[in-house]
Amino acid sequence: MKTALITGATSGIGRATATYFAKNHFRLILCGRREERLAELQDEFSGLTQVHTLNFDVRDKEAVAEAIQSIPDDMKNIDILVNNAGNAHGLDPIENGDVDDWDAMLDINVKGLLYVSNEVIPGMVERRSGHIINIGSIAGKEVYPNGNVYCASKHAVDAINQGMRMDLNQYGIRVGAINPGLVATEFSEVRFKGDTERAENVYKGYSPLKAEDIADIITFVVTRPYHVNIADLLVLPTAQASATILNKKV
Ligand code: NDP
Ligand code: 8X3
Repeated sequence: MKTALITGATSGIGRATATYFAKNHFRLILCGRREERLAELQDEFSGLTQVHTLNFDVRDKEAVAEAIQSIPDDMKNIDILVNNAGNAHGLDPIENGDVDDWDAMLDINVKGLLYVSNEVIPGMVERRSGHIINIGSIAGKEVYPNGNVYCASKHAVDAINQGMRMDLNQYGIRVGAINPGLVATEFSEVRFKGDTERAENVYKGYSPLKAEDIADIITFVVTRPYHVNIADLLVLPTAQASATILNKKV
C-alpha cells in the first residue's frame, strides 16, 4: 500500500486529492494549518485507510522539519509527495502591490514547497523510489496583467519541477507538474481577502474546473505503471483558452 503526503489537504484540490487517494486505499499524511479541518479529515478517511495529520505552516522551516520528522515509523516511507499548498494573495498592478502579499506568495508557493521537498526527498533518494507531483498553474506558463508576483511564484514552481526531474532522474524518482487553469475552490476567497462577492464572480458565467477534476487527474498520474512519468500537464476548463481568454456568458 502506497503512502502519500499531501500539503494543503484542508481545502480545494488537496482535500479532493485526499478523498480520491483514500478511495484507492493509499495511506495518507495530510497537512495544513487549520487543525479542525485536519481532525475532520482524519474522521472522514480513517474507515478507509490509515491517516496521519500534520499541522504546520509551510513558511516555517523548523516547523516543517519537526512535523515531517515526527511521522510514525510505519508511515515514514513516503511514496507520493503532492506539493499543493499555495495561494494567490492580491491581484494588483505592480506599482500598487503589497509587499506582504509578495512575501506570502513567494514564501508559501516557492520556499514552502522547497522546505517540504527538502525533508521528503532524502528518503526517496535512499530508497531509490518515489513520485513527486508539483501543483503549478497556468500562471506558471503565462503571465497575465496584475498577476505579476503570483505568476512569478508559479513560474518558479515550473522551473523547480523541471530541475527536480533532472536531478532525481538518476534515482528513478518520478517528478511531474499539474498546471490547472480556473478551479472553483477557496483560492479566490484567499486572493481577494474574504471578499466573497468578488471571489464568486471569478467562477460565474461558465463552468470552472472542480477540485475533483484535478484530483482525478492526479490519481491517474500516480497510478500509471512505473515506466510512465506524466511530466507536465496543463488542464483548463473548456471555456478557458489561455490565462486571459475566457468564454464568459455574463
Ligand atoms: P485553496 O485555497 O482551496 O487551498 C489552499 C490550501 O493550501 C489549503 O489547504 C491551505 O490550508 C493550504 N495552505 C495555504 N497556505 C499555507 C501555509 N502557509 N502553510 C500550509 N498550508 C497552506 O486553493 P486551491 O485548492 O485552489 O489551491 C491549491 C493549489 O492549486 C495552490 O498551489 C494553487 O496555487 C494551485 N492552483 C489553484 C488554481 C485555482 O484556480 N483554484 C489554479 C491553478 C493552480 P490551510 O489554510 O489550512 O493551511
Ligand atoms: C490559479 C489560476 O488564473 O487565477 O493559479 O492564476 S489563475
